[in-house]
Amino acid sequence: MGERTYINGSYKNILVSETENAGCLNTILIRINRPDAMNALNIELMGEIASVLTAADKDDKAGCSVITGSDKAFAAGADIKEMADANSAEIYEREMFASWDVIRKVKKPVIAAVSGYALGGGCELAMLCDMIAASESAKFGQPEVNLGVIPGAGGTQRLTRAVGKARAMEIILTGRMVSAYEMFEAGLLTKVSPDDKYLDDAMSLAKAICGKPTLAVQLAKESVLKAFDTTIESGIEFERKNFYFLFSTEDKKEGMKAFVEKRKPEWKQR
Ligand code: DAK
Repeated sequence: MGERTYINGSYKNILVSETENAGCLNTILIRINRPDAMNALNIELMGEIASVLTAADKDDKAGCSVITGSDKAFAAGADIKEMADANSAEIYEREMFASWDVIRKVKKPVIAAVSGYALGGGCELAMLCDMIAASESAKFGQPEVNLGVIPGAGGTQRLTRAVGKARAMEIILTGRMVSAYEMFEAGLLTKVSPDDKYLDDAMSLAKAICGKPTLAVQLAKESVLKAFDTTIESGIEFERKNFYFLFSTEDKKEGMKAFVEKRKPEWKQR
């Protein structure tokens, strides 16, 4: 079992809690908590999220994480005040991407539960997650062009892959805010819920995943993500290797045996 003190750790910019799901793995909830700054993402905050997700990856009791903000703001972008005085060399030396790269490589699923503003880096953080569940009044956007820059944490790539060139180009070049319904229809979101239900719905989604065998979930996530950066041929090859690999797990034996015996599987998580 991994180190579990991360759940009650003291953080400056986030709140971390755990929800026990009866009969299955737990959900780790990370709440971005910088109310005075619309949850703007500073370097320290991103480091805190990265360290919690890394610890959750090693925690045998954790199945899935949810990142949320407040009803008013998931995150209104990277912290503009932190970047305002930096020149090219300084921003390069800060290695602001380190935590983003850690989050990108997390093995267990991460769901973004978005309400209010998800702008700039906030939208990019949501897109870095495996799924986005949003409230009806959530507002997405990549307004960096209004600041004389462009998205810096994957926005031009992930938004384009999710919604297509025509819409991504228009959203990024105008910097306009986009409603949850438009983003849902465009393919960015997994779910849109009433404002008072979005977090519950994201937690239910997380719980459903927590009830599945960890290795199969992780390799399914890895295989889906592979589709974004390879050819169909190598993607299918990659999927096949993971498929073969899962045949040596206890959970494959249990899952198929339980089906044949007409009972619920008892996952061994290995
Ligand atoms: N950064 C810092 N402070 C922010 C902020 C932000 N992104 N967004 C809001 N705040 C602060 C405001 O300055 C204000 O602080 P005080 O003046 O009270 O001290 C407080 O939060 C409340 O905001 P407002 O008074 O503006 O609230 P409103 O309701 O009037 O407006 C708003 C809400 C979200 C429409 C507005 O705050 C806004 O337009 N915010 C900026 C949105 C934006 O431009 N976002 C993109 C930022 S650039 C990278 C990774 C990521 C990025 C870059 C690099 N690397 C890893 C290298 C990403 C870049 C960005 O995201």
